[in-house]
Amino acid sequence: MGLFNKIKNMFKNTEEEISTESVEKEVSNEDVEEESFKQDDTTQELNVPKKEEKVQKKEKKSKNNVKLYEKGLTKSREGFVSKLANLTNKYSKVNEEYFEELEEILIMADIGVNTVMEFMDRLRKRVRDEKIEDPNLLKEVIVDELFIIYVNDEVLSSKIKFADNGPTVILFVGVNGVGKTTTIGKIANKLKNDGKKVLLVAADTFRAGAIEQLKLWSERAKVDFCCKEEGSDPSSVVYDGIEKAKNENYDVVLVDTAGRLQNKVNLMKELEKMNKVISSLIDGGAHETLLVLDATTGQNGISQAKSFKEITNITGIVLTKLDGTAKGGIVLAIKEEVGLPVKYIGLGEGMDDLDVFDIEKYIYGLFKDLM
Ligand SMILES: Nc1nc2c(ncn2[C@@H]2O[C@H](COP(=O)(O)OP(=O)(O)O)[C@@H](O)[C@H]2O)c(=O)[nH]1
Ligand SMILES: [Mg+2]
Repeated sequence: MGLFNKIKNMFKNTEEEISTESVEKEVSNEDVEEESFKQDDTTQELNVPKKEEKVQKKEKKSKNNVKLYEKGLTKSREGFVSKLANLTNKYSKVNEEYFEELEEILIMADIGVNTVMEFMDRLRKRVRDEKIEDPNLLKEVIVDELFIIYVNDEVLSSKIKFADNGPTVILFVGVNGVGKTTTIGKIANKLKNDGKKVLLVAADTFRAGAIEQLKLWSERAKVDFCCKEEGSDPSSVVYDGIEKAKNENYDVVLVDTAGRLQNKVNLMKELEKMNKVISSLIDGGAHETLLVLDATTGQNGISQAKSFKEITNITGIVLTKLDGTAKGGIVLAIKEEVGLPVKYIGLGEGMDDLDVFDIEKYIYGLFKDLM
């Protein structure tokens, strides 16, 4: 079964509460899609009460979570995905004009030219090999082929590396305004709710107001905060923060930094110094260095990622403001052109508008109207 159908079964079928009633309803609706019904194992598990409870709980959580993606990706759905749907209605047969229009839609969605070209080659081949003529059949193939590389690539894990013992140190880098401080606040809240003892470290000592902004987030998330006065050496703030975290048994230290990319040499030196300080206190240095990118900046974000990769060791991406773009394809461009995993995504300004990146929920949030 293809990715399209797998995801459709994962989320579409859990939109209603799983009760015998709704399962019965599905059975009668499902004769057109016999295959997807067979794969839907929730019906079998209804016979096993304990397992059923577990499955229901898990699916409820997943359901709540997927709502965040649905809400946050509304603009993209109404933007590029609705264009895809229109394309299917417009053409009764897959032909050259159809391919050209499709290519344009995908490039406009910030997927990245190279990724789109490779995708088009694979799609044309499948259309030829499988003799697909109906655009309606092709929409599933499009979703499958767009994401298959992402899903199959095991190197791109969205898991955060946590320390085996002692505090986990996560450094946040990125240019001004991309959402570093906001992201730290949201992640702090999430980790705190998971039962972790969290410390925020204000190493963006450059920008006026940056320290106060992080302090506000620490209060909102009800976690601790560590800072020095504006203009202090960021490395000395990091030193104090990690010392405190070690002495007072914190689980996670989230470090906010200033991202002055316009002065690349200085930024590189500053990050080098910070990393040196971290390595002197923590075996192996920072556990993660997450680069924060603003999804609404499209290709500009991609070039920021390339620049940051040159000056420091980035372990993952946080992609913010996906709710603010109609071009949700940037996740694919990051994968293809930058080669770094997206670990978190920001889907709004609120404390709960962040999630660990999940490609399947992302695909559902984008394409649910096609499913
Ligand atoms: N819509 C939306 N706005 C966001 C998101 N993340 C951050 N922002 C906003 O982006 C602006 C800059 O964020 P800030 O955390 O100060 O960026 P920093 O300079 O990198 O620390 C603020 O107004 C945030 O509310 C997001 O996921 N969605
Ligand atoms: Mg900031």
